[in-house]
Amino acid sequence: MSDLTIESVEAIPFAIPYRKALRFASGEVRTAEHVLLRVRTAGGLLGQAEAPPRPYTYGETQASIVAVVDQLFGPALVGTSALDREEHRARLSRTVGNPTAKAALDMAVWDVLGQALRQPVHRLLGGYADSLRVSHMLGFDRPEVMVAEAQRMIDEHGITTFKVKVGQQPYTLDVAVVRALREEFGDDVELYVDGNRGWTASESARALAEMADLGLTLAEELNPADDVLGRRWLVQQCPVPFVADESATTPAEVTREVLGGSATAVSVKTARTGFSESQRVLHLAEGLGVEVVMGNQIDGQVGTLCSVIFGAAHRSTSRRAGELSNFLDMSDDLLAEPLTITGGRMAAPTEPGLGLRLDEDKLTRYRQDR
Ligand code: MUC
Ligand code: MG
Repeated sequence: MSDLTIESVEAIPFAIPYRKALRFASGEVRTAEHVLLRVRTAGGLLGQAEAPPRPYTYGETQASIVAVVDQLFGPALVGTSALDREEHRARLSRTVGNPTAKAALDMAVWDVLGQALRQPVHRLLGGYADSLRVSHMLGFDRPEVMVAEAQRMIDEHGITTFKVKVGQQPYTLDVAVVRALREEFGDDVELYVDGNRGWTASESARALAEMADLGLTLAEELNPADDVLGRRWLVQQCPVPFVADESATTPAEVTREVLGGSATAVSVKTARTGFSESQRVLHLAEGLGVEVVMGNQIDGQVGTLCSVIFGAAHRSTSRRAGELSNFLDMSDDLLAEPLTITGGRMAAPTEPGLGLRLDEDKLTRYRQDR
């Protein structure tokens, strides 16, 4: 095997506009201002992954990710072996927070390991399924516009599972959107809702009651987990699994939220827990006996590739559709071969490592540091 000593770590900020902004209760994204992380080894391997800052969720920005990688995390990894993943975790965890920066470094290291072993990371992680069913996230808009977007996803990609963003006006707009989708598509689609903490506990309870006939399969972060008793009260009466997303981003938070009665399912996002920590979250959820869903951090194609690699690799994440399609709204991306969704499914790559091939001309066009 080639020399796996990490020689350099590079953080490249880039920006690609969305054709259509994605809006939800805690914020909106108009431009993918992400950071490409590159880990180079002495033996000449290049591992890459993408960090999407989400200031309203994790407090990170594009500039903060570049700074923490340049000043702390890069120097912490240089000189170690790509095989030293536990040591990497120990060194990076001396700094609190910065989850997407840590996650992307972990996945870039896995990219190196897969290339070194000439195996797809998807197989190294577990290799359970070849592909994952796709769920599409519908951002805020007028009901007819959201119905039209769902129709386009069905027609063009065969997607039939939709996560509907709610959390603005509970009994007028939000419930009306879900009802419009159900009336248009009947039982042909699966629908679930994500409030991004926008409702109160009592608004959530009433909205759930008003949607009782709409056949929702999950309810995610309808109100803030910090409303501790209100949240428990809500979760107790929720008729479907109540998903913790931004309230359960680490194994410790998952334990607290689930054992405290504030969640009955967990969103796994490689964008914030990479592969190594996502496996910890996943195994914990399995041990606690709660369901999981592969979430979306409004990832670009590189991040989406990481989500499908992890989601398809494990049995429990393969049971539900993973949120893998919002890159479709970006005006462009960095991959040489765009990801495709056919018949409502996305395939996990079969090439060694993450199977990433970047278009260097596009990176030159979109990078922000030159
Ligand atoms: C989601 O599931 O909430 C929006 C905010 C965020 O942190 O992730 C996205 C999607
Ligand atoms: Mg969410």
